[in-house]
Amino acid sequence: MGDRTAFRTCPLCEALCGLELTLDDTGAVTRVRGDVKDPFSKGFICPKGATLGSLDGDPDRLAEPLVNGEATGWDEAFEAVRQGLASVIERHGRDAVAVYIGNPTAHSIAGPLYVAAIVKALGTRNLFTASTADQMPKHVACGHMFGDPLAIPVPDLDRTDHLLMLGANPLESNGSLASAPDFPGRLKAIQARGGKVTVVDPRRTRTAALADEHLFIRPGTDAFFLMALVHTLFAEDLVASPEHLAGRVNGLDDLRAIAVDFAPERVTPVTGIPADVIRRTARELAGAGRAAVYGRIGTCTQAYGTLNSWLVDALNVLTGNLDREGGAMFPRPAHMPVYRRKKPFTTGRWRSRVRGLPEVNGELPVATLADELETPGEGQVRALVTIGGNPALSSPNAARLDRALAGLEFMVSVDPYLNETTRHAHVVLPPPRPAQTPHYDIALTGLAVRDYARYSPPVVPLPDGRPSEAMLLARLAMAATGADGDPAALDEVIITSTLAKATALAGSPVHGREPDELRKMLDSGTSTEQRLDMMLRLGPYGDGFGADPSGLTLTRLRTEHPHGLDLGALKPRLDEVLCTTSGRVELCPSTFAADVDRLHAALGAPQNDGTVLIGRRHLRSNNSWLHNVPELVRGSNTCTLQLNPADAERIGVAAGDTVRVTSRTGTVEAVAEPTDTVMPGVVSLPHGWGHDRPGTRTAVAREHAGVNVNAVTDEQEIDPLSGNAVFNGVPVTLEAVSPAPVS
Ligand SMILES: Nc1nc2c(c(=O)[nH]1)N[C@H]1C(S)=C(S)[C@@H](COP(=O)(O)OP(=O)(O)OC[C@H]3O[C@@H](n4cnc5c(=O)[nH]c(N)nc54)[C@H](O)[C@@H]3O)O[C@H]1N2
Ligand SMILES: Nc1nc2c(c(=O)[nH]1)N[C@H]1C(S)=C(S)[C@@H](COP(=O)(O)OP(=O)(O)OC[C@H]3O[C@@H](n4cnc5c(=O)[nH]c(N)nc54)[C@H](O)[C@@H]3O)O[C@H]1N2
Ligand code: SF4
Ligand SMILES: [Mo]
Repeated sequence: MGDRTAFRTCPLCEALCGLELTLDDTGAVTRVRGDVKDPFSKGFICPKGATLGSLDGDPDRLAEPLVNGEATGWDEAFEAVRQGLASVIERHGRDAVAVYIGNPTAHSIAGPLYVAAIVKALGTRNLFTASTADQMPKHVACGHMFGDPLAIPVPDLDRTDHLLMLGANPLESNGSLASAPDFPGRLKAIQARGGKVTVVDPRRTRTAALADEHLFIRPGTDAFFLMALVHTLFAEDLVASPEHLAGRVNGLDDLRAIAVDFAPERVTPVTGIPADVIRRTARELAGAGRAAVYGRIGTCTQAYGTLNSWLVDALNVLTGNLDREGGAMFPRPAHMPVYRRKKPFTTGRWRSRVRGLPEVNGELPVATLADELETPGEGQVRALVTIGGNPALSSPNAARLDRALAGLEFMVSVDPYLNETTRHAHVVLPPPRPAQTPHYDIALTGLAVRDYARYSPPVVPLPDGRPSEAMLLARLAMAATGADGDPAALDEVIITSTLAKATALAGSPVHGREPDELRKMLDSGTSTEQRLDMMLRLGPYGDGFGADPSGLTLTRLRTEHPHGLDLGALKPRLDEVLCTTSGRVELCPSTFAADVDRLHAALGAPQNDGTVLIGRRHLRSNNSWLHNVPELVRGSNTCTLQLNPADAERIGVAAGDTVRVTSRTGTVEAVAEPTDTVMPGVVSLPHGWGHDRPGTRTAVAREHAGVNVNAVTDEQEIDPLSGNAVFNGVPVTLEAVSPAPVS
């Protein structure tokens, strides 16, 4: 036997690149290249994908479960989980167990298919996820505007002629809430066809440098800028009245009335963007044939996150670009049935115990997790389940949360690493290597700029007795109910109930058929694969269990399209998506209109004098957990404090000196990197670093520890409508550390 080649989707970021893996006869991944036959990514790859082999073969990856730090068998580990959870639930009730779900859970097939069962089995209201450190404002905005928090329009990158991009840096991040392999190439293509790309960012990022125009904006003030764009469209009679939206939009007059107060001249002192530039930007947006406004994490993780997310899509509506080719469109993922009607979106069905923060999308803000752990009384959280998350580094005021984790009665983590978070866990359940894991991107194909499906079976078989992450999570769901047994039984229950519902529902492709008959038709693979097969067959491109013999099945996807299946450019589909009570797009939801009061208050008293902190991403990193890959941390330190040369001079530091950054919550010391790519008055530190904690097992990361920016972000500051964390625009003070410590 010699080398062999296998193909799979890269699970690391949202770009969904197809990879070509070379494996040796031991099953080790020896080389990774872009899969040139993937119809979506066409061979594109980034440094993270290219080093997937090192990640896959990382000697620090846990091979066995840990119970109190000791390697054990799976049965013992699950028994410890069953007992640990049962004991807390018995004594303190169901809400005493909290769940935290992290980012990689959205990049797996297992996360989206099994996590809900765990939360349901626990019966807790204390669900927390990385979404409230990320995109929750977008869910709330889309929930109120379109009725469905998952109906997130994406910029139709490949057909637009004008892209206004705020708070996104796809040249480093490879894109987010817009899955587009080779995002940089797609931006260049806009320019090549004569279009324009404008970037709004407090830093001149690599994306801003590539763009035709870059507008520096004072952090946290996008809502004012966006309001002034809306104002200008109305004031200059530039609002489009496209036929395809006629009679389908509510709230135009309300929005016009609100925007009256936000003339460009009034927002200039707050945003730092000249009034004539704002007017020109609005005119260009309205004048471009096909335009899209796209806001990403820089616009979400700030105090006006929901207002920003709303106004981005309000602009897409006002310019006639919503649900139109080249505008902002709704993807149509192959696994998502379109016949199911959803209940209109609402928030606040319950509230957090300590701060009274409203539930959003079934969860509570991670910004209040430490409160729930630390504050004594009825309902205090005593046990925690983490799945693919590292909140001890990633959450706002993570240092406080890290301390609180140490006080838990019981904690279980599903994670391949013993890291800053999982070192607190009594039980760690490691999922297998990426090469041993199947992939279908359930979460991200719903955000892709083309309709696309790809199934990657595991390229290396699992060792005997080792559960897939899917079965691991299913068994965890069972343990949470106090039971044990064959985890595949969970899938059987879900398949039976889904087929029963689908056959009973008028409008479904299998209406009136026998569930048993359909059950027998399912793919012959694992129970996870059977669930995916069911979803694809009930989906918009599916075979409807034979109703459309040429339609999609998992078997067909796997055998006929091993490099992925392109299902075409995005199609207008507002009618399929809309599920507001009114049946129309709500352009000016009353909760958003009420929150504009905060903008009015700030307009009256602009506070522009202090220094504020923002984040940044680097191409060779991914949140907190790729720092154990030697190739990715090699070279110069990227965990530096970027600051404008004028600010460096003011506090008396030069490149390489140490700066102390202090906020309400704490202090970090970081190496100064003066650069005029950052606005004066703004400093930037990346997140995901700080790997110097005791008790972890990530040797390479420890050598490149960096500092944790979330020691200075503030868990008390949130976007009130979504509960989202505020990582950008954090007030800080700077001070030169002298003498500079030798490192
Ligand atoms: N200051 C600041 N803080 C931020 C941000 C910021 O911009 N600035 N960004 C925020 C954003 S957008 C996000 S999404 C969050 C991320 O927050 P988290 O999701 O809490 O953190 P990650 O660093 O992504 O941690 C991922 C964890 O998953 C584990 N893991 C990796 N692969 C797998 C797998 O296949 N299965 C399982 N079960 N686990 C796996 C890793 O070992 C690691 O422990 O951070 C947020 N924090
Ligand atoms: N290489 C790499 N790729 C990643 C990740 C990673 O850590 N590293 N993380 C992944 C995850 S979890 C996510 S959510 C995505 C995020 O993907 P992106 O949203 O593209 O994330 P960033 O690269 O952080 O870009 C955010 C930009 O917002 C700017 N910004 C900060 N404050 C403000 C503000 O107030 N207003 C405006 N207009 N801009 C502001 C920052 O300077 C930064 O350039 O990336 C994903 N991809
Ligand atoms: S861009 Fe994202 S999906 Fe593509 S290879 Fe890099 S990490 Fe993987
Ligand atoms: Mo994220």
